[in-house]
Amino acid sequence: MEKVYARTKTFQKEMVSGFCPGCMHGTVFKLIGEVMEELGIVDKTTCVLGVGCCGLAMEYITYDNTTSPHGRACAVATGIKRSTPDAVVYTYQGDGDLASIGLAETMSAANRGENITVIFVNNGIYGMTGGQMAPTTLVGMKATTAPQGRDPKEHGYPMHMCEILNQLTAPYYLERTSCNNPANVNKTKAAIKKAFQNQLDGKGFSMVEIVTSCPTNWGLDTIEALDFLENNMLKEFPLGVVRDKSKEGA
Ligand SMILES: Cc1ncc(C[n+]2csc(CCOP(=O)(O)OP(=O)(O)O)c2C)c(N)n1
Ligand code: SF4
Repeated sequence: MEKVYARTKTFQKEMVSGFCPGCMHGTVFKLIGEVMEELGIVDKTTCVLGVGCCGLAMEYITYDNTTSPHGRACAVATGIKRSTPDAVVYTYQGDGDLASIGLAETMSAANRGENITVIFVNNGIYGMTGGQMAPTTLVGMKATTAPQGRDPKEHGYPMHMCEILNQLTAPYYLERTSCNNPANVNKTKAAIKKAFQNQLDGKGFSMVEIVTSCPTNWGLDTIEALDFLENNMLKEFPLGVVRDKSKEGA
């Protein structure tokens, strides 16, 4: 029988990941691996991991990777890409990493139009450290640091990183996707592929924001977490292309 869902060579053999059931980090790394194999870039890619559950991947992936101080992935990726321009460099960051402690580095790399690919996994909460409020936590959503739910008067509003970066001149490609159903998984893969291809073509900064779930820190089972994602997260973070300069003839 033909095997239609095989492990990519970008994953360690026989290893079971430590991501919780219903977490989409594993799905996203699988898609990145498929894209790398299809583009033939496994041997020249470096992943710059943020700090958080995403960083667990350092145990699982077979290609070059490094971790960066919390939030500094875009700065580290800038250094690697500038010093080894033939390498394909991507960051993999959570919302706490990319949009909170790393906001300045993210904005600055985007503003410089660095020729890197950014994979931003937005699960609306700090996963690894136990569910603190993130910049993307929804209004009313509970977090350990906001036990009554996010209150805009005290905590401000959720931040929309694609739209914020869209205020800058330099970024080449910004798209928001999700992995909540097979059609969106396929769209996420296409967006990731485009973001890598843009780098190979020297186009500059590309970011794919992927809206995902964290059942563990949302306090929901896997099915309830999918419902929450669809009924709440996707209302706050609408999916689609926010900027694609290739459509503008750039
Ligand atoms: C300078 C510094 N501050 C705080 C921490 C603690 N810390 C580790 S992971 C993390 C949050 C990660 O959340 P997120 O980026 O949303 O990723 P997720 O775990 O949800 O994938 C924090 C605050 C740290 N490692 N370094
Ligand atoms: S705590 Fe959340 S983000 Fe971390 S592995 Fe579990 S479900 Fe995924």
